[in-house]
Amino acid sequence: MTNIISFFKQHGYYHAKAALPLDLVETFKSEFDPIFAEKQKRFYARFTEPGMYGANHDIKRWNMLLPSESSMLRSAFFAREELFNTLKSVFHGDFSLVFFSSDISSPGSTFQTIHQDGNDFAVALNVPLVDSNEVNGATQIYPDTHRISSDSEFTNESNEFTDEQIIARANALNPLTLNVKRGDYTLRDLRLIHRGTPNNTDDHRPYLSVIFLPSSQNEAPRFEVIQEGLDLFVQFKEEAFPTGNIRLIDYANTFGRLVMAYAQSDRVHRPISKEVSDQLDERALYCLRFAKFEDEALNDRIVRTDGTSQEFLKEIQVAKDEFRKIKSES
Ligand SMILES: O=C(O)CCC(=O)C(=O)O
Ligand SMILES: [Fe+2]
Repeated sequence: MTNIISFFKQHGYYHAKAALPLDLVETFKSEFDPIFAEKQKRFYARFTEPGMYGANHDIKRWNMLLPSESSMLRSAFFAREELFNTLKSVFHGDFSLVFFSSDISSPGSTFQTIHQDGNDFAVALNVPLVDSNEVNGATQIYPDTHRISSDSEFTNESNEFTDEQIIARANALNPLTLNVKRGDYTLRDLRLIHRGTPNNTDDHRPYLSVIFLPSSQNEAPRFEVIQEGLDLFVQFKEEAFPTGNIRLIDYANTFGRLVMAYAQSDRVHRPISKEVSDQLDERALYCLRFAKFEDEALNDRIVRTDGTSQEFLKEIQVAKDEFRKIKSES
């Protein structure tokens, strides 16, 4: 086992220093800034009153999916050889790139509640687009807390800590602020306890955030059925936002993530053009195999079955009922 893999398994994270070319990260940043500015504009335009809802994720924090046409995707930084081999090893089987996204901590963000991103094993790859530290909101982690105890072995099993247990574990340990520089990347086990910290500067702190999930079967719902989910997501958003009802807006957004998790790719929402896929190498295409491609030959790598489609249709029905219920309660 290489050092990276054993470090990651033991501590639940890995910090690679000066691993990406600086000019590449600069290109990402100059592409990212206007995309994010547009995103904010579109978001605020959804509300009837300005300032009704501060940001799309937590206090002054944003999540934003990244475009498939960007150099961020084209460069396939997420499938560079060393990184890919690490992922291949820690997943003990197949995995896929499900969310090609970003986390932005804006000026005025505060300490997040200490949390796990999930109970199930998955990996977040973060690429800071600016140097990040205690002043502008670098992420704080509690090393080793992805394992059920300090003397337990690394496994890919789910753990089930309650919110109280998470806080109690964190209180008994020292956090580590992941001070990162442009050109670095970090890998984090999604079970690891962590939190976002305040950004006390006047500038946004953007991290690219790529989420890899295990995929035991190369099966997914049919595109027509996924499209039903995506259409419903749009409908939920259009209904929810003008009301300013936070529960309803959160439900709409959570449903969007459910659609992409079922599809095992957020690229069904943002299909990949042939011009881009022609540039992607085999490792990148493997990571993105659940995406929707303009190049039909690439869509055939995944089996799209009736069983999985039916399961997803049931989820769609449940969501419709739940959305109506939340709406009627307010
Ligand atoms: O952006 C960060 O520093 C961490 C954010 C985070 O952990 C989250 O939103 O789940
Ligand atoms: Fe988190």
